[in-house]
Amino acid sequence: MKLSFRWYGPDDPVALEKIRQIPNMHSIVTAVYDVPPGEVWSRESIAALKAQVEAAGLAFEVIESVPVHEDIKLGRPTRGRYIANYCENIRRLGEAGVRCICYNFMPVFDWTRTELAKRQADGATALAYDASRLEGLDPLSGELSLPGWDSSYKKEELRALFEAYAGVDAERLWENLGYFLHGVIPAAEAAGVRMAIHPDDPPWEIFGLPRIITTEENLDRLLRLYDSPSNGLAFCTGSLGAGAFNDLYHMVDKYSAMGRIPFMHVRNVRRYPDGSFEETAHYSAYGSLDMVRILSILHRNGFDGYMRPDHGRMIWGESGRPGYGLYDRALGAAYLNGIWETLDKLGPSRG
Ligand SMILES: [Mn+2]
Repeated sequence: MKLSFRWYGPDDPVALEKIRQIPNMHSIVTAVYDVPPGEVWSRESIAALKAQVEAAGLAFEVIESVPVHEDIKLGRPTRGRYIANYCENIRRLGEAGVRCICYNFMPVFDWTRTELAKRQADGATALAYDASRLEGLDPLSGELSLPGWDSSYKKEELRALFEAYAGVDAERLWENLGYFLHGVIPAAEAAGVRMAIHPDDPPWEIFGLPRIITTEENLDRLLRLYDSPSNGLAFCTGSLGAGAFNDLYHMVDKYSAMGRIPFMHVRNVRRYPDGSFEETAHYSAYGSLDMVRILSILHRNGFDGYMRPDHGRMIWGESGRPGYGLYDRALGAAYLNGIWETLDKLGPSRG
């Protein structure tokens, strides 16, 4: 297990020097942020990022994300250019020593929450998703603001995107994903890079837009689209675990035994019967997921990929990017370390 930590580049209020002080930290998960989605990353920007990360004593081996242009997801005629650009990014990153590239295939919106700072019993705040509130939101009202979502869309652009997706149902999205994978996976294989698709978060349709990276059946289908170790999963426990319909332990066992998980996102989430959920501390008792069981399964299957604490709560008065403060993610990392060291020292587990 190679412990890693997401860093949003030089503008991130969390400094690399602080991340380095988290015990057992191996690598930084980051991206080039000065280029619009779909364009080629300059070699200079990649080299500068690598130099900064390595100067802090950390490895530059994981990118999250190289965004997939909407024209690829929509299957527009212009996708050829964007897929060629994507392959060029894979080649350049592979040359720079990157071994894993995380991406997602969610139409328009990335991870979706209705609240960025829901107060918890201990005074911490966390990201939350209220199912009934989401139903009442109109993304075209111009008043929607969601974390992780590119808020640079203008109202008219968003309307045009929704109209374009009216012709793309789940089956069409699968076709477009297959086309994309056949375009980029050979480039990833040649570059020594493993692509890791992040599940849709939450793992169900929102705003009438199709979402397909959601369940075991669909992850099976994704892996079958291109049978290669370079076609892998960023197995996010909080995303897949937001759906009570997912047997997370069975899934993590199956896909890690297959060697198809190059990247783990590990965090806890508390589910409610109506489909709402909120992010919690990593410690198992605070959420609906059993962290020890998840790590035991990975350990038993010899997991040697990258793992990061995913989102954290805001604690100790910290302010910053919701979900991406230093303190609670560092606590999460320490917790994951503790479980992993215990498994290392106590030997084979019954997970
Ligand atoms: Mn995640």
